Amino acid sequence: MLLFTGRNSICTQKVLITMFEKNLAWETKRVDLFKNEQYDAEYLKYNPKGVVPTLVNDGQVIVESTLICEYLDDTFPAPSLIPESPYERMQMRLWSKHVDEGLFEATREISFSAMFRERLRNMSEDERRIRFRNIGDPARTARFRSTYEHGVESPYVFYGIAAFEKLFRHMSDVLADGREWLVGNTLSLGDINLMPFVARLEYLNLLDLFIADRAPVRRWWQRCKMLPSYQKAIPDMLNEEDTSTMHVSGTKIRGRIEELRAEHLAQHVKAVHPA
Ligand SMILES: N[C@@H](CCC(=O)N[C@@H](CS)C(=O)NCC(=O)O)C(=O)O
Repeated sequence: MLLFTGRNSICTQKVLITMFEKNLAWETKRVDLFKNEQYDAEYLKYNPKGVVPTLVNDGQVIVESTLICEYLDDTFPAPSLIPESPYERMQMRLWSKHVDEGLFEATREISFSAMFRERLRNMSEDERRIRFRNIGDPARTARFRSTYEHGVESPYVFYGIAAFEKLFRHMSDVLADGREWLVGNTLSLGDINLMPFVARLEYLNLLDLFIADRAPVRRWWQRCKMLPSYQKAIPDMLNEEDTSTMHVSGTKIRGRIEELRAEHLAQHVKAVHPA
């Protein structure tokens, strides 16, 4: 098996946790996203959106990290990471949908406004133009441009804060009955799909803003961090520069993120969930 990966890429991290859980063997090919290698014609044949990860197994190409994780579970069933009952499978997929319907964008825009923005500034005008061109997806270009130009003041960062808030509120409600994992009380792709997103917020020194008063989520998160697969897929793959860049740049926007979160809670959440 061959896995195309990105350095410190949240979508790749989901797949790596799954692969380590299943004790698989694979080869890695690193795609340098800041050299625009994701837009090389050769790579686009594998992944027409120009994103990582991509898995190649027995000549078959599998894209989209959520689908790659499910494919891995179907192909290598032990230990199973997909619950048996149809209802629990549906619940597991609802958690995955959080990621694909807001959380991924949330994490990307918050990460961009905190740190990748600086790296884009160091690119040449031409490299940035190629990056923004983005394979003909105007919505994706608009998001990139917005966080590049406005940083934490981009509306996409505000939407991101709302997406995290929604996730943690939902998690806290579900975990309040004392269960260890989100679905069926066993580790599933529902938990694994969320781990890199929660980890990124923590590395950016922003996680406690959302979960300080959500004890069930904090307990779940401690449990996740104790998994050897988590350790191998995320902390072990990062070097000191990665972790310190995330911490320093996230800390710079922390005050503003806190204010924006308070604004979101005041404007939106209280209307929908009155105390
Ligand atoms: N929905 C896709 C998203 C993949 C994605 O956007 N990956 C990011 C890295 S985490 C990427 O390759 N970004 C490069 C770019 O947007 O230019 C998945 O889950 O696989």
